[in-house]
Amino acid sequence: MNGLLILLIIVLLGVAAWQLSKIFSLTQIGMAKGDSTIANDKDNNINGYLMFAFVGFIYIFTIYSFIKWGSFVLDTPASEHGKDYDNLMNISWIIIFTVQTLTQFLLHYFAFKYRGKEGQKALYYADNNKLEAIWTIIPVIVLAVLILYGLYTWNQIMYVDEDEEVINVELYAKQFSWEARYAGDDNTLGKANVRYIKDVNTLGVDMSDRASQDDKVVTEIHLPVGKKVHFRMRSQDVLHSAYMPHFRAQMNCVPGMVTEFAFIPTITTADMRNMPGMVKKVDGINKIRAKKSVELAAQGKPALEPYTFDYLLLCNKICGASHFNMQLKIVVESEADYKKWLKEQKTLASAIKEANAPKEDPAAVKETPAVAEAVVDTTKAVAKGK
Ligand SMILES: [Cu+2]
Repeated sequence: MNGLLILLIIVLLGVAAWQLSKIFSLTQIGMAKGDSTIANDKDNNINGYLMFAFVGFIYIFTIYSFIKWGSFVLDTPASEHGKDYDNLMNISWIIIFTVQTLTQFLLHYFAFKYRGKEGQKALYYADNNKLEAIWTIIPVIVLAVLILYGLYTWNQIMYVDEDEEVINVELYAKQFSWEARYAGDDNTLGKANVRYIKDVNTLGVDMSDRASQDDKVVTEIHLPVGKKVHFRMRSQDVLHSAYMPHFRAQMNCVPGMVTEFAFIPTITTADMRNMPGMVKKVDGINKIRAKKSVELAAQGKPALEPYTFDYLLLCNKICGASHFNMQLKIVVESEADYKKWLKEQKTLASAIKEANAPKEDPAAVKETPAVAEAVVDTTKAVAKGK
């Protein structure tokens, strides 16, 4: 380690000496007559036209990007607040593009127009209060309006009426998968803590809490269209981010705390699949997959399945090696279908009971953890209570 540090110091000293010699040679410019390092009119002209060419390149590349990659932008939002969100985004884009187009043009055009000319001296111009005031006040007003509108939209999105009827769902993030928990018949999520994680209780649900008894842990989310869903996010290990792009929803999942986000899904999975934009996108993906399948077949590998669209919950924080693979399917359907699906899901209490049921092997019975007994007891207590 010491040897490496000494080597590093020697290299850095070498770089410093080289830089010093360059500064020295710069101070010598113009000392000798006919020095080729001084820019002449020809050099200035080349630089001037290059400036002009560069702004052309920026414009052409921008237009090219729109044509080439424009279709990758997300289409119609599938949530009620999504329209407001997209509006805010579009207004920001329009302002950014207009200002960028104008200022870049002016910057490069002036660099071209006032390029160096033999015998011409630059004009000394100290300041102009009126100009300074204009280019300070205009951005201040535009930014203030944008920020206020943004804050208003954010508050509208984040507001959850306590009396409103909502579906309570918990999203649990961990390296590298998602799990979800539905609140069950009482619509209240039971308490949870990482310390209670054991066997099938992968979310650390506190099974001594009465509200936990009917909670259901699932590996796929189903949501009824047109009903408000209130998500509560937790993380087991590191920072994750619950990202549902089609619903324009994203919230960090922070270990040790609960974060929230609520929205109303407005388009069912089936309807979204039939939207013209989505049909085109899926066709495009399947063309790529078909091409890839031919290559795979040539190598004697199995072909790729055709892709069908599904809403996804993704992780949007780079949380480790398999971050890219953190996804959970979201199905938006009619309320009747949602209720039917939820009814079919097992409660966590019954899953724990099943997992800890005495087995044929007497040794297994001995190993039955104390938690299982507690669970059975609380279930009984609840049953009596009801
Ligand atoms: Cu993650």
